[in-house]
Amino acid sequence: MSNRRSFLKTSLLGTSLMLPSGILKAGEALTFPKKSQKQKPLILSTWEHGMPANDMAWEVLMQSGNLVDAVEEGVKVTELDMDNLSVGLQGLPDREGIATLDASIMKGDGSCGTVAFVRQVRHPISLARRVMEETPHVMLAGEGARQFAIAQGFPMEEEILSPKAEEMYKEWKVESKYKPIINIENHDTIGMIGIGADGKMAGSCTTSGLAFKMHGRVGDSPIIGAGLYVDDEVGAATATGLGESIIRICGSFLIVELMRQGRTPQEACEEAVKRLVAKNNKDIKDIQAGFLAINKDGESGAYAVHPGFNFARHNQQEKVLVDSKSWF
Ligand code: SD4
Repeated sequence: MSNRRSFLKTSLLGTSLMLPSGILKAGEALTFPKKSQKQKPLILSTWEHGMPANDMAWEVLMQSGNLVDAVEEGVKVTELDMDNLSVGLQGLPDREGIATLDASIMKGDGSCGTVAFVRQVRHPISLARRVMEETPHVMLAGEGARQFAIAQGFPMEEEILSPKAEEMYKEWKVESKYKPIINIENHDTIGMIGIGADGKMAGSCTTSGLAFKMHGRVGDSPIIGAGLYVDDEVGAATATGLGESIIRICGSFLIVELMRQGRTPQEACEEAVKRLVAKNNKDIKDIQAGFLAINKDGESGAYAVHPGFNFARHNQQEKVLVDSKSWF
């Protein structure tokens, strides 16, 4: 049993929350009664690493009642996860062998902050939050983001690849082929969206982006409306997968707007994938993208281009990993 799986089991068994019967097999596709999908508070995160991230977010939310703290602290767990090669400084580097990070945070009142193409910062999500709270801007990128981090007292980490990233970079350099294919069935970026008991929403998203990307490439994750969008009047959405395909359709904003027009979170995610497929049709076999959404009633939805996408869902009744449906 992998560490992750044993963690999932322990965390489920160790919980004091009420769990519906028959859900204790971590990692399996699960169906829930409609009732349990309309729950506030509710936290959703992309991929299996969303489970420990949600655990942290849930704990912070229960202790402080502060949803922004919760979505920041939650994804910080992933930013430190040495097994995750798509988030944090341990993630796979760009073509020059440098890890560059993107992150965003947003509240349902429209406040938001993002950082793009930032180096040497262990917690880009916290830097994004500082942009939101301490500057008149929404986005800082590259050297300016790094200087802001220094000014804000963030420690600068040495630019050393993690052993696994170093090994994979060396392997990649043998051919050095630039083919930005996203892994279809693997752990990737973390996007987290949540709604509090009071109906207020917040979200966060953090990534090291595509492996071996061009130096300076920025994905969807720090782009408000692409990788993340939150609006207290309607709902919230986040994305994972090939950023270029998500940016092309303003994925997260599109989902929130579809919900505003009356679609459920599930219908909105499915429509967004349909559009993404249409706009990226030529290469769609090699493109993975997945969306998560919640609405202001606490209903949730998810959909991906290919099978393999899953997400973590925590509410008062359950903490579960759910397999998303997909276009293919
Ligand atoms: C990006 N969306 O930079 C990110 C990558 C990702 O799961 O989601 N990986 O394009």
